[in-house]
Amino acid sequence: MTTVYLGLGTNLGDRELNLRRATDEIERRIGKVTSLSSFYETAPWGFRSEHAFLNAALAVQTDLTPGEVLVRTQAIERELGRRSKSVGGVYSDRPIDIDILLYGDRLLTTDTLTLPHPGIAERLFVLRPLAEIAGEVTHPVLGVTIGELLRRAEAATDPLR
Ligand code: PH2
Ligand code: MG
Ligand code: MG
Repeated sequence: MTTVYLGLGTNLGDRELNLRRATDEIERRIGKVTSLSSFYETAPWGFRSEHAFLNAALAVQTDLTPGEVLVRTQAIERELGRRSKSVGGVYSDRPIDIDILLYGDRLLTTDTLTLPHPGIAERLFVLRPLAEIAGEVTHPVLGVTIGELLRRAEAATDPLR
């Protein structure tokens, strides 16, 4: 059994309902959801949009492989109405995005999946919810806790802190 941390993001439709439905489907098809962060209202990062996000993170206990988790999260994304994926790093509005942030301590690089998720350390919209439920968890590549990564990212954003 592995503890997997997933990041959830939505900026279209009933965002709170999207997060709740995604969480329910994760529980039904991936494993027991043992923690769920608060929902954070965040500005679109890396692209222009008039639609603000709700972001969250959760922990799920699973016996599935990383590839199986990816297939199932992508099926849930499609069923909750996701049409377009980012192409060449150009992001777009979406009813739901489910990213695998950490899969235990596993490091993995394939064409479709990189673990840990390469964007964790510079994205406050990931770090804030993740630190709420996994502040003491050590990032398996960077060797510091998620809480420490959040402090560093906040300090980089606001030099007066
Ligand atoms: N996801 C992205 C790109 N930009 N911005 C916010 N605020 N929240 C996200 O979840 C998000 C984003 C790529 O998946
Ligand atoms: Mg994403
Ligand atoms: Mg994604």
